[in-house]
Amino acid sequence: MSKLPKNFLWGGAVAAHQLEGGWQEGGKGVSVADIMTAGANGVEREITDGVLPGKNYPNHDAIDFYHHYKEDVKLFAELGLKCFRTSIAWTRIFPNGDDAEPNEEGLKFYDDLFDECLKYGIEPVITLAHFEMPYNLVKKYNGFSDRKVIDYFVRFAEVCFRRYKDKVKYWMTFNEIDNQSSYDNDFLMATNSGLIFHDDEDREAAMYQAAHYELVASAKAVKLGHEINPDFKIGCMINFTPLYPLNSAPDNVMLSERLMQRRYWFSDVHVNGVYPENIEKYVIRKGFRKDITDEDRVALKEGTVDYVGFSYYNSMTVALPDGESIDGDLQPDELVVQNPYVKVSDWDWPIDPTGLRFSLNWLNDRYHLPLFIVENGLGAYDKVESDGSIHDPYRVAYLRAHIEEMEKAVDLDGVNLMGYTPWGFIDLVSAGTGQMSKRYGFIYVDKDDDGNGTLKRSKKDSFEWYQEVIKTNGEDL
Ligand code: P53
Repeated sequence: MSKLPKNFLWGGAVAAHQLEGGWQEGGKGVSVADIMTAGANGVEREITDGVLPGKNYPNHDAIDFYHHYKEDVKLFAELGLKCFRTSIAWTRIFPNGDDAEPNEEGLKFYDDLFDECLKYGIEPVITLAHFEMPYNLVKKYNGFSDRKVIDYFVRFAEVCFRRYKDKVKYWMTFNEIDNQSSYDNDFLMATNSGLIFHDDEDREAAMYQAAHYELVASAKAVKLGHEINPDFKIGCMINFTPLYPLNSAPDNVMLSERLMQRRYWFSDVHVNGVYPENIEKYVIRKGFRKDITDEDRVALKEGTVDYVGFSYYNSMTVALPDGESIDGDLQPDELVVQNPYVKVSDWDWPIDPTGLRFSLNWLNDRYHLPLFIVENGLGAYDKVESDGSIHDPYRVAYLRAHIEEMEKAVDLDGVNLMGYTPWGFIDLVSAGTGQMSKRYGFIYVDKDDDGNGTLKRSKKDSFEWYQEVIKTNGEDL
């Protein structure tokens, strides 16, 4: 007997900007992803002032899914996917973000893509904004620091909801909206909110205001979506990284709780339609989020989500440095320490399968909504053998261990889980580093970090393994 419900949504997840390429085709505008250069392992991507000559922008061509989607979706069907999570590139629909009319060629592309999926019985699961804000909105309005951008996002959402209302049932508004709790990180601020900092601005203040506008935009979109099609299931999407205390020192336990609050208020607002008390107190004390209206509060209440989508890659561990106070200025990223009990990946990401069970329990206890694991996986270097085969037991080991914990959460802990879509199940451009060589896929794509390669697709050993997992509804791991 399978531990998972019969209609469990086994799938795979990607995002438009990381696989489509065709950055100037079909009338597409420039997005914030198009101005990010390739970094490397341990080397940050550069965010340039527009597209500059002589720089390597890996998202421009990516794996050229824009032209390969038919053969790719055929492979996804062979893999046995029940659902396919991707995003709609905002700039294919509204090239500048503030255009008067949507771009028909862009809308047509997703019609064709969704039809291709549905032909094989693959359910599209769609993120509206996955790190792809039109660059014009960044330049003109400084992204979500301007209230006007709420309307531009809602219009984009509305156009998509109306156009695809009979093809797409599962939606998410903003990908990993809580990443910006790391407000010192340029990449996360640009990809979440379109915020690019030039001098000594108060980043934390800017984040709380921009995130507020995003949450209002999300809530308005959710409300509208439910009006357009009452059968829609519209979720939020958070990067769930449990923050463990390094040890049982009371200050560290309190620190872990405090940093969880500073990270998960985004989903609190999405789910409950109100700010949690601790954040309300904090923003008032600090003078953040000055612009919040009564209409905003009503909008938040009226647009709560149907489910909680989340990515899980790892836990993190935190400790309060000597002499610091829990009520002082806490810069979350500076409080992260190594967890002596877990190993790390080649990119130094901790590997903690139990953390996934912890996450499912925590989210279930806090929100009492269906959950959807929409990203999980291991970025790794793969080696192509002389006969073309790719042996990736490390990938299978990572995923197997996580699926086991997921099944315990459902079977033993009663978590209501909708599905599981491993990240980057076809190799694509890494968001964090811009590398091709940080691979997550069951499907290998022949392309290297300098952009060379035939783009040929081939199956890794893990392809057959995941095929069997889906076929047996997670029994045969
Ligand atoms: P890459 C940071 C921390 C955790 C997840 O990440 C993150 C990021 C941003 O890099 O992003 C999510 O490609 C995101 C995907 C991304 C994936 O995790 O850096 O939703 O777009 O590709 C994996 O290894």
